[in-house]
Amino acid sequence: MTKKRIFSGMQPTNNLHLGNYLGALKNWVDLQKQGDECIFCVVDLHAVTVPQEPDKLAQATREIAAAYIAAGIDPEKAIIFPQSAVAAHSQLMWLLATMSQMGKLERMTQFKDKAGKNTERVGLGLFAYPVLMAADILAYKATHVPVGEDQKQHLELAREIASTFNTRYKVEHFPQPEPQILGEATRVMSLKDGTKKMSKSDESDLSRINLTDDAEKIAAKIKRAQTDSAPLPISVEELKDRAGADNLVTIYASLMGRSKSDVLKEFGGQPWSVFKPELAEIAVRHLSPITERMSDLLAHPDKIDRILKDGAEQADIIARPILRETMDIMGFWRA
Ligand code: AQP
Repeated sequence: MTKKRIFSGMQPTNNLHLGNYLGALKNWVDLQKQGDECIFCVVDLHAVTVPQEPDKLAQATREIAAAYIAAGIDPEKAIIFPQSAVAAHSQLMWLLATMSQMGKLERMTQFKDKAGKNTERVGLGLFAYPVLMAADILAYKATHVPVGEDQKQHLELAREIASTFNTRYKVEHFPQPEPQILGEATRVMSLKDGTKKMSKSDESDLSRINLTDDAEKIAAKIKRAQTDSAPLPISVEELKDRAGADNLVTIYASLMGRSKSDVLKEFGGQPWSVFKPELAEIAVRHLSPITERMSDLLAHPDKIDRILKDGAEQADIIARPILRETMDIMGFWRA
């Protein structure tokens, strides 16, 4: 059996939240433990598809790297690096852009959400975001990509782009990267509105639990989280049409590594005033060691910079020959 190569990334756009953690980062840590080759990128080129403060971007990149390590990614076992430090990402993106269809990019839900009605004035980078994501993955011939549910559509496009390349040049050059959408919390919802995704860019801080929130803040946010007047149901089916309730049960199940039906066996029939403090306690128990480790790491930015620099060198060693091979297949001049 060929070895898996796992690739994924997060944008240094703001503090990471519980959705990023449960939907992606926690699963990365589990995958790393299985001994496969893991490459975790801080996708800063993706971040600038919306304007970023130049004096904050580098620090935000360090913070995301610190969050990876604090959550359990071991830089001795996994490659951690900033996307912008490996030129192959942007170079391969251009090559892949030549075989990506505008019509398909226009149908991407994330683009439609972020562009809103303003598609005429929106930047080309935001439109081409999924092509850069395809390049991120294919630059390493990654076989598996652990992401949250919201990235599934982009992954499908990356698979199509890989096929288009292989078919056009009659080669088996790029593998078909498999999305890995794992665990109970593949789509954590806003604490204020159970029908909206928990997101870094939500204007209200009360909508999300940040990895940097202290115990008091976490408890206060969970206390105010949207539910309804009925107590917790006894079966998962009864969570249908109760988005806020479903979200809190999902978060609890995911943090505890249990199924939702198991959680409802314990709490079914109980009021939210019993469940919410329990949820707050386990959220704090899981997140506070990560927050603490993160702030210890951030007290030594030189160490994080060294990890990122080493990671970029290792990533470049993998990506550069794959890019060259891609260019050779396409017939580009070489000395
Ligand atoms: N709410 C979520 N539930 C489960 N998984 C989620 N992810 C994001 N939000 C949720 C997963 O986290 C990984 C990294 O995401 P990202 O940093 O690339 O940005 P994003 O998906 O755009 O996250 P946000 O919070 O929604 O950021 P903004 O608001 O800036 O766009 C991905 O694997 C993603 O699936």
